[in-house]
Order: sequence, then structure tokens, then C-alpha cells
Amino acid sequence: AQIVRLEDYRPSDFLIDKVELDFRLHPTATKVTATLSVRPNPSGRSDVPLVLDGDEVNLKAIALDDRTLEAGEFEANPESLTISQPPQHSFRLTIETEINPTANTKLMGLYRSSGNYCTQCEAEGFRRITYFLDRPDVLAVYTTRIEAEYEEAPVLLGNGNPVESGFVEGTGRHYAVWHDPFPKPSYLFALVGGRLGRVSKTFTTMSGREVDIAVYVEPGKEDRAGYALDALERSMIWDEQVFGREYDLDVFSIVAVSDFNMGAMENKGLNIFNDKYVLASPETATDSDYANIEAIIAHEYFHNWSGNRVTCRDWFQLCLKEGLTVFRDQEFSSDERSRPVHRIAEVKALRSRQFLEDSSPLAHPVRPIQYREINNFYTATVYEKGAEIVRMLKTIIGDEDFRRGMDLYYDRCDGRAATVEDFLKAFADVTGRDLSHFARWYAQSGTPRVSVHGHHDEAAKMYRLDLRQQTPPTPGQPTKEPLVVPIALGLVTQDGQPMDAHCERVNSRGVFVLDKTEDSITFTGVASRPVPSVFRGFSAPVKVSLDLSNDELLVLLRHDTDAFNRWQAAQTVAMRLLVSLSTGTPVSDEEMASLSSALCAFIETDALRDPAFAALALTLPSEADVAQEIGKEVDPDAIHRARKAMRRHLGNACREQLLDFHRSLAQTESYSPDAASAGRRALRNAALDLLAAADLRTGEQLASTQFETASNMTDRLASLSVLMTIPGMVRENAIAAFEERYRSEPLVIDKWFTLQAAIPEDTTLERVKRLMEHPAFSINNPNRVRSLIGNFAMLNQVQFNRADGAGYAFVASIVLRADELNPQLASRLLTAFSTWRMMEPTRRSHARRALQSIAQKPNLSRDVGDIVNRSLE
Ligand code: DPP
Ligand code: ZN
Repeated sequence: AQIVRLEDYRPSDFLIDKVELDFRLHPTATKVTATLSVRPNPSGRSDVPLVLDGDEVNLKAIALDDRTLEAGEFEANPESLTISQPPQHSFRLTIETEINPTANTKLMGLYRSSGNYCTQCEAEGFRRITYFLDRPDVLAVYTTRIEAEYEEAPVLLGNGNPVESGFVEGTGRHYAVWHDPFPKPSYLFALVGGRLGRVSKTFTTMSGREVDIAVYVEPGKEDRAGYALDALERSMIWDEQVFGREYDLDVFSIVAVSDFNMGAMENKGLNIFNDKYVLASPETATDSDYANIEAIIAHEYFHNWSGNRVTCRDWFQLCLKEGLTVFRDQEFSSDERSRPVHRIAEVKALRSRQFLEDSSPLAHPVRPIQYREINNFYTATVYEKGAEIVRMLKTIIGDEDFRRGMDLYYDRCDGRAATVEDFLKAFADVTGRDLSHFARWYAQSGTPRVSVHGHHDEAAKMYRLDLRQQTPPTPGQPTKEPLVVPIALGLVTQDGQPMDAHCERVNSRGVFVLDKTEDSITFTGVASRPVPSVFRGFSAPVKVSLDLSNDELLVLLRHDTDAFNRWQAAQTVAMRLLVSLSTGTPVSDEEMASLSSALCAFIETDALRDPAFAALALTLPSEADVAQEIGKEVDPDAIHRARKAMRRHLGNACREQLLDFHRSLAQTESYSPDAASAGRRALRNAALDLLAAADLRTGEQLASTQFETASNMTDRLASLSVLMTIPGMVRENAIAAFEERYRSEPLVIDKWFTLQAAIPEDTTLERVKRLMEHPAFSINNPNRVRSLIGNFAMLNQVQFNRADGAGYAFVASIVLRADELNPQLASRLLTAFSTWRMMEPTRRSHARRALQSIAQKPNLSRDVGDIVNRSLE
């Protein structure tokens, strides 16, 4: 397949200023007429053919300035349309195509989901609707007319504002016309037609404009759309208050659909969502579902400025909108909830997904320089590491300059397709700083490791920190340069008091910027040997090596002023012990006890002050995290045993306190998804999990009672998840009861699939295969496939990585099956193999064979072909 390279970018030779679209919706034969106002681009080449992109396009007719073109005047195939001698001035091109939305299992372009019509155009789906210059730097004003059988699709939605609607006399058909005054690239185009219920309200913007905001869902599910609508309103207010950004159309609609490849899509004025991130009720959604809905609603809404008003010049700049928008949604969630708790959740996700990717064969820079298939670059690196870069920038320049830089960026780039350079230049210009070295974060892949060594000179009352950074090689980048690493830090005394030490290289916000391979900083006025607290708030996306003892780290757990580092200290100690236990390095009883007694003491005094934080402190690093830390010759069974042993130890050590939490934090008032209530549930359920690890019978009894009496999905699912760790009839009965209760709720059955797929037992593979025959399962629906198969591969370390290779062979077979229907879904699933090189030799050879069996298959999609080749390289 052809490789697209950043260095080959050049402006389009033609521009399209205006697009008029006419859709006659039909389940198998939708007719589309596109009228494009085309002109040569003054900054493009002249006297070149016009080549429009297509993908499986079925062309019916074509006219230029109203004159039908004859064969010979153009060349068309499903993948492109070429007019070799187009006019040298503005002209109109009218293209008629026909689409079968029912047969569109790729879920790109126009397709049907539960009978409704919807579209997905990012990145390159618009070319499946009509021929077009389908690239983000071609911005046009769109008018869309949609016509459909009224009975089939009473609701017709497009981008922009509604202009006109009515019935087509005597036909049973109706139509709606939508006009979007904001020029946009084709990837932001959308339409929806179907039977949908609606909840809505009027939002008044900061300048007093009224906006009709609405959430559309399957009829009958309107009572589950309220939280999404509320989250939308809060997002709109937040972007006005924090970034000064106001909404710009008369309507803003969110539509939930059941078949969707991504989480959601930020189409101008018409966001289309995976229903998983819209629908919520206490009976069907967990606290984390509510938090995800809030975050994704905010994310897509924030794209209206960071993505839509200012879009990307080309797909290499994807992080320009995604990294920035993730940063913005993380800030929103932090403001709406608890900032430290949210920061910990962000970092956990970053480490488990992005650090993993960065150390795998799929590692790539935040701004890649080449791709075969752009869909494979909607990654944790582009999104999450992209967000961390924006956060570091803010840490380095400070809040005020960051806001001024954002304003300048929006001012300069509004209505344009921008680059990472445009973004950085805005901050360079407001601060007068040279950000060219900082920009290396966008180009260099791999996770830097920063080692920190402290030296105390008692006589001189000086303390020196020696800092050293190093980034391991990644595919295509054998050697690495030092990066600009902001380190937020402070010193704490051995008995936990903040030290009043001075270092002139640490700025007033407590940040030192390491920009060389090695550097040392010296603090004065340090009478006794301190405990350094570095990378407070996780101020840079790096791995840290500390020369601190476990006991010193546990001082930080009790006393650091930085909540993130309190959590991190306990995690670091737990990780050290887990790695030792997993690799056969002896761990003494004292070492185990020092962690558990510190944690017990901590929860006894502090847990109820911030239950959500305590729940996080009690959660050990995951098996996958331990595997990543070990990094080579990994034996997942040994890690599983080690983690189980440590949970048992912790559950026993803190038993009384945990029992007390489980009793006293039981839900009494009616369910509310707010962060404080969710935190209490999280602590109670973390307690239950450890109690069950310590003693199966106690766990089984507490969990089954909780399962039967739970008044909300969070508590019910948490208890079922604990029962999953205890083989026997109680578990099997609970599985059956849950199915019985929720069989008509696909999103709840997804949770049921996930829990069973994650059971760390040898019979799970058979169970998963059996569940594929369940009436609720469908290989066509991405949520079902990800819940059952994706989570088997991603969450079940011991069974996916079975020593006999059966887990790999199974997932490989599903990747091949899915690839025939939905390449994006298949290639996502395939990324589960990105850890294969770190496994011990037996597993590694099984994984290689499974990957080779995929690579050898003829007619692979470009999506899967790209991932499998990079995985094997
Ligand atoms: N819909 C995806 C997102 O918002 C891609 N733009 O991240
Ligand atoms: Zn996004």
C-alpha cells in the first residue's frame, strides 16, 4: 500500500468553496446529488487535472456547468474521478451517485444503525458518499437537502441551522434543508435520518444568543438522555468561562446510534455518538459510565473551537485538534470533579495505553511523519500524549500566558486549517520564548526515563539533585535527543514536613525545566536529608527512577502536599514488590508489611476525607502494568499469582477497616452520579474486592448479598465482578440472574460479556466462544465485539496470553472475520498483540505465528495489513 508522507504535503491545486447536497434516503438505493463550486487554487499548480477522491463510489451521472459530461471527458473508477482538462476559472461540478447504506458494514460514509440513517466521515468517509477533494485543508460552505419517507425517517438532521422543511406532495415523503455558514472540511459533514426521541432545552450563550440544544435517542429512551444534556450545558458554560469560547449556531444536536466505530464524532452542530456515551440511568450505567459520558460530551463539544473553527491542515496534524481537545476535556472534568483524583485516572490511562504503545512495535511520534492508513493513528499517543504536551506547555509558561496564547491561536487561525507550528507560534509570540526545542515532543517517539539521585551535604546544608533523561530507541528512531521536561518538585523532611529549601533554578511555581541529558540542581538551607517529591501532579509524561527506599516513599504517602505523589509513592512501592514477586526475587515479610501497614494507617486516618482517592490508593498496579514494567521475558501467570498474593496480604492486613468501610458506606439515599457519591461507592467496592481476595467465603457472601440488594448498576456490577474471581455455583447463578434481568439492554449485556471475558481461568476461552453464539452478540456491532473479544484480549492477561497459544489463535481468527466486515474494528482488535515481543519465548513464538497467519491472508484491509506488518517488523 502507498505511504503518505508529511514532507510531501502541498496545497490542493483546486478549492471547493460551496457544496450543495441533495440526499434521497432509501435503505438500499440512496441517491446523492452533489453540486460543487470549484476553482483553481491560486497557491496550487495550474494546468493540472482535477482528481477527486472516491471509495467504492457508484457514479450515475456527472455534469460540468450544467452540461452532462460524456465518456472521454472524464475518467471514473470507484476510487477516483479525474477530469484531465478542467476549466481554468470557477466552475460547477454536479455529481450523482447511489449508495446502499444497508450494506455498509464498514460504518464509514452513509450507513444504517437500528434502521436509522447516519454518517461518519472522519477521516476519509465523505469520499464514500460522493467524489470530493476529501482532505481537511479544503473548506467549503455546505447546504444539505435531505428527503425521506416520513414513516421511515420523521427526523432529518444536518449540519448548521435548519432553513426549510416540508412534505413532498402526494408521496408520503418529506424533506429538510440545512445550511452551515461556517466553512468546513468534508470530514465534519454529517446527516441523520430516522425515528428518534428528543430531549432539549434552550441555552443562552454569554453574549445572549439562544441556542436550541438537543439529544436524540432511540424512542422510549428519552429518560436516559438527561445526563448527557446536562453535561452538554455544563460544557458550554465551561468553555465560555475558562477559554472565552462561545457557541456559534442556533442549534446543537447530539444523536446516539448503536453501531459506531469510535466514541463519538464532532460534526459541526450535529455530533453523532456511540450510544454507550449518551445513555445513562442508575439502573443501567455505572459511575464510570457517567464520568465517561460527561468527558466525551465535553470533548466533542470543545472540538467546535479546537477542531472545527480551527481545523487541521492535513492528517499529520491530528494531535493539533485531538491532543488539545483531550487536554480541554480533562481540564473540564477536573474542574467538575476532584482534580487530583481525575489526574490519577488520567495518568493510569496514559501509562496503561500510551506508555504501552510507545514501547511497542506500533510506537510513533505524536505527530507522525508517515502513514499507510490514517485510521490507525487515532491512538493513545496522538490523543493522550498529545494532551500531555499541551499540559507541559501550560506548566512551563504559566496559566496566564497559556490563556493568552490560546486566544492568539484562535484569533489567528479561526476559519483556517492549521499546523502544530501555528499552535506553538502563538505561545512563542505571547511569551517571547523560543519553543523550538520544546517542539521535539511532537517529533520524537518513546517514553523518556528520568532518573533522580539525591546527595545531601549535612555540613553545608546543601542538597543536590542529579537528573538524567534518556529515551529508548523506537521503530525508525534509533537515537534520541534530550527533551524539554518540566519537573514540578519539592522537598519533604524524613518525618513528613514540607521543607523551606531554596533553589534559584526552581521557578515560583515550583517547576524546574530539565532540557539537557544531564543536569544538577542544588537547594540551600537543607539541614537534614530530605525526601524529594518530584514530578508532582505528573508534570511530564515520563518514567521515573528514584533512589528512594520504600520507607522514604511511604513518608510521601502519608505527608506529601501533592496528592498525586502520595498516590504515586504507594504505587511505586507496590510495583517494586510486584515485580520482585513476579520474577522470583525474594520479598521479605517486613517489606510486604511495611506497605500494607502504611496503607492501613493511611486509610484509617484519611480515607473518609477523600474516599475516591483512598479507593485509588488501595488499587494495586494492574497485571498489564506490571508486565510493562518488567518489559521482557514476561510470564503473565507469575504476575497474576503475585498480584493475587499481594491483594490477599493487603486484604488481611486491613481487614477490620475494610469491613467497616463496606458496612458504613452502603448506599442509603437515592443514587446520584456526582463525584463525591461515586467516591464513596468506589471505596466501598475496593474494600469488597480486597476482602474477597483475603478470604473467598467472606467475599462470596458479602458480594452475593450486595448483588441481590444493589440499588444501582455501580454496586451491582462491582459485586458481580468480585464474584467472578470465585469459581462455583454462586457465581454461575449470579451470571444467569444478571442476564435474565438485563437481556433486553444491549449496553448492559456488554458489561456482562466483559466480566466473563476477563475471568482468569482456563475455561474462559470456551466461555467466550459460547457467548459469541448468544442472541445479543453480533460480529457487526463494534460495542459487542469490543466488550467480548476486545476485552478478552486487553483485560485478560493470563487467558489471552495462554501458554498454549489458543488465546492468540482465537483473537487472530476474529480479527480476520471482522476484517471482512469492518476493517477499523478489526485493526483495533489486532493492536492487542502490541505486547507480544515482551513475552517469554513460548508465548512469543505462538504470538508470532498468529500474527503471521493474519499477514499471509490475501485481501487484508489496508487497516489490518498496516498493523500486522508493523507488529511483525
Ligand atoms: N470523533 C473522534 C474524536 O472526537 C475523532 N475526531 O476524538
Ligand atoms: Zn476528538
